[in-house]
Amino acid sequence: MERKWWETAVGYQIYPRSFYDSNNDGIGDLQGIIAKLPYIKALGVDFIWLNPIYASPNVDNGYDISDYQAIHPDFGTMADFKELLAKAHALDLKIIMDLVVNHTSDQHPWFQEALKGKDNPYRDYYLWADATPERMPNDWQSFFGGSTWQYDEKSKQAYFHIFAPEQPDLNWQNPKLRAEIYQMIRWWLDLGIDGFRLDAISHIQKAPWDFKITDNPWAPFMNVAGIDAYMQDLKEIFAEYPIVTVGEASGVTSKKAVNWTNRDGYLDMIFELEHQVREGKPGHERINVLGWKKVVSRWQKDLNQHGWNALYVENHDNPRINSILGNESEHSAKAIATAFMFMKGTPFIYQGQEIGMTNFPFTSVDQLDAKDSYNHYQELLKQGITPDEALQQICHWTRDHSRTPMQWEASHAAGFSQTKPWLAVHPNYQEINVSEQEKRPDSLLNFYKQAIALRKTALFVEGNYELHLPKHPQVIAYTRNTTNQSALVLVNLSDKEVVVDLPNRVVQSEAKVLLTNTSSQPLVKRMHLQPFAAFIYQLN
Ligand code: TEU
Ligand code: CA
Repeated sequence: MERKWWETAVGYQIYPRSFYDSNNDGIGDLQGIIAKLPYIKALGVDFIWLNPIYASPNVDNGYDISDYQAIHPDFGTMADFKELLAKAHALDLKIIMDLVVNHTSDQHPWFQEALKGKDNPYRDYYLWADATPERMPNDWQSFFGGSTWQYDEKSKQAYFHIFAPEQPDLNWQNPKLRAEIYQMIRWWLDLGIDGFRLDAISHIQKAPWDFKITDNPWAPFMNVAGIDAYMQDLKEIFAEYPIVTVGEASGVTSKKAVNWTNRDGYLDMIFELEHQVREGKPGHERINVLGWKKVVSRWQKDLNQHGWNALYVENHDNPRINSILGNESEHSAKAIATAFMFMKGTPFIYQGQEIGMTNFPFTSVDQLDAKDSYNHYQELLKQGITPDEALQQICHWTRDHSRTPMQWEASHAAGFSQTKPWLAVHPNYQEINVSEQEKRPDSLLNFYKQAIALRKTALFVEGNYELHLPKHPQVIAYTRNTTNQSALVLVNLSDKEVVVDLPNRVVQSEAKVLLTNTSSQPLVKRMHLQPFAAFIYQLN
């Protein structure tokens, strides 16, 4: 089968606000990304996903858009964007943008018009229902805490929002709204961008307002019947361009994902949101290796023949993986990289992951930026949890861990900016930074470069995924197989030495080591694996 460009590609996610500040106002920007293109190219990745850079009041760091076709002045201008696109393309790097069309900002002109009253032509671009300040249309809860409804005194109605009240949900049932969105999408594609990451796309259709919630509080806006018509429209637009599309599609199960991501599916791939299986007391949770293994292996199996996976362990909404699965050492970060990147699919690396950036040691709520964390903190206090405990719980999982500035150097603000950055730099920047790792051959950064190059070879693009030792609680072992090639990925994802007995058919004492974070060991039946030891063996 002919390969699509994105099937052999590796993606790199940039959170522009925290990547590199070119003009020293404390905020990362487009010229900063341009300045770092050679760094990105040297990693060996093929495309960049940019978190939102559009005009926005920044209630949710750019996910509240007030103008889809304007660049936020913090990031630069449209001319800067065009320059970035051209310079990236000249280096053979593609750029995909975040497409946030479940909701807009409440400052978007459409919503400002809609607020004017029930007769306004834009009223129906959003979702309204009769309400009183005491009685909302239903009791659905938003992802960011509190009701999904916000009362509007003027019209005695409430509008619907699944995220912050400043992020009103769009009414996709309105054909005029859809036409405007589709036009905007074409505008960006005609500009020459290489695709989209579709934010919260599985939420664009809502259940009837009288839908009764049973177990899952988000069920009334998770991949609800009727969404297919809109996805079909989007697919037809996307099909006209040689682009890649990645959906953030929670609620689309691995079974359903086949239809979403096969060759005539709506999108090229989706980010599943199930793999972070947590264990432990609130405030001390970690990723459960067995749980993670089960989820990703199910996705591998269900999308093996038809469909395609997006592989990732970090993004801007989650803690640093090396803090919640590893032990914050480079060694464990290498083990995690080996474990996830060689599955079948397109791997995404989140800025800072390649140098092993870690969770921030928050000591007070004032240090937090993410609005959802702050709301959840308030909710915990209301539930009677002590402030210390609430802080511990919130700080453990806040999205801010991944949003601290990129650590470039051991100088002021980690070389991110010459002034005070918008969010505090992690105090470990003197030890963990790009410049130090570039110089050291055995660094995590250099390991990532090796891993990226290796995973673009045919076997790791095409090979089927087969899980071994499925019940082992610490070790992940899988083979990738084509008709004439095979490799074994074997990783101890714990800080304890383990002994495993491998199935006979993968044991080959002469097998060549393709990648390891430790000294080579022959591949024998009984393997003694040191803490976080990782190997990829080429089998014959
Ligand atoms: O996140 C959305 C998101 O995580 C939900 O859609 C998810 O389905 C839900 O939490 C169920 O687990 C995206 C962005 O990544 C995030 O940064 C934004 O804040 C959010 O959308 C709103 O645009
Ligand atoms: Ca700046």
